[in-house]
Amino acid sequence: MARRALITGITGQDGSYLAEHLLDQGYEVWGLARGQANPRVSRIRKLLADVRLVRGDLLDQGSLISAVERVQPDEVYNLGAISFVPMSWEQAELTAEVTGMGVLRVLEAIRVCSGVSRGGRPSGGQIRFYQASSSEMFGQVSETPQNESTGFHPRSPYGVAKAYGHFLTQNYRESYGMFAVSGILFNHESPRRGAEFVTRKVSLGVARIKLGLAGELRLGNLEARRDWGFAGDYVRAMHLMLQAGKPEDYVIGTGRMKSVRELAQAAFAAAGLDWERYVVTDQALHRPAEVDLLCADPKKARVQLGWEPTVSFDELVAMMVESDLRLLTDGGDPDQESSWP
Ligand code: NDP
Ligand code: GDR
Repeated sequence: MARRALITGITGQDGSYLAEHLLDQGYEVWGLARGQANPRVSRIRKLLADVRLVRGDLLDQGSLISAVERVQPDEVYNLGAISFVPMSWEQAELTAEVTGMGVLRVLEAIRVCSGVSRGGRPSGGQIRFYQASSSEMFGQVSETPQNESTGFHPRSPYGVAKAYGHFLTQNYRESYGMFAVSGILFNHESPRRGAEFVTRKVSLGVARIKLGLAGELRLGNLEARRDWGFAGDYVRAMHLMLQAGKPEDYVIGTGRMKSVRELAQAAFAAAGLDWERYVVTDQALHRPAEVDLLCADPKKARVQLGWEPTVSFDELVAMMVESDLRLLTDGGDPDQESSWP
């Protein structure tokens, strides 16, 4: 019988790539979709024609229990979150509820449905759980590169909520013997990345300027440095973590850092443009507390999971710029998932 996976955050960037990867591996894939008439669900229908949907919301414990009961998954991937860092200052309580408490609700749904009681251990087949932890937990970093033992100093309500979910996942593993793991993933991008994140904002900006649809691109802190990889590579790591012999947490990234300035340079160059003619810095786009740099040490994932990234920074930037040039030339709408490549 096909193994069954349940993915929260199915309408997001990672949800779509993970669903495709698991379908390729022969899984029966279910996605948790929220809302009465969530427009993003109908927009990904074509892309995810073979994914079954179950209704539920990370804010609603009962709906998660019902979803787990209905799907009877072998694996649960919790990718749902409010994931845009600036929004977490504007809606800090909602971020804590969805990105933080949402993890507790999914873990409780699994615990209750697997019949694991306090002090008890699961019997028979376990539901394996993946939590989408984030390099934002490292925040103001205490060492570089960051590995699985590096301490946390989150710099946003988002980072704090992710740290809660991370420790809770560890705690359910230790308290109940659950196969619960966190992937501490560094920034990963793709042509399906939301337009609010800097890589996609830049690739769309470059495409608009190249096609004469815009004259400038406004950015915030150009000095911030990130370890950017390709989302398609990172979902393979999520799956591998749940196939391991024992539950452990892993750092996933490329081990290479670039600044936002270098990102802009590379993206404009990919379209034959000089970034300095078009990029305008805007103080309003700076954050109340910035994460200056993040750089992964992915050695454990390489050695224990055999995971390696396959797409370089320059290839990723070129892929995104080319995709947005095609999208806008064909009259596609960057805010519509139905335009996803
Ligand atoms: P996206 O922002 O693209 O997707 C977020 C998903 O969460 C959407 O499907 C959204 O669904 C869903 N969601 C939001 N609120 C709720 C809710 N109340 N109940 C159920 N679902 C909800 O994120 P990514 O795909 O980029 O990231 C996936 C996960 O990985 C997130 O948890 C993110 O924080 C984490 N992460 C991402 C990294 C990255 O670089 N991409 C790096 C490290 C961690 P809807 O359509 O209903 O809004
Ligand atoms: P991040 O991604 O906050 O790292 O979180 P984002 O792309 O938003 O920012 C990266 C860096 O770029 C700087 N920056 C700008 N960012 C945005 N969005 N817009 C701008 O105009 C701009 N100018 C400069 C930011 O200050 C920041 O330093 C992402 C999300 O996917 C999280 O959910 C995930 O956990 C982390 O990556 C790892």
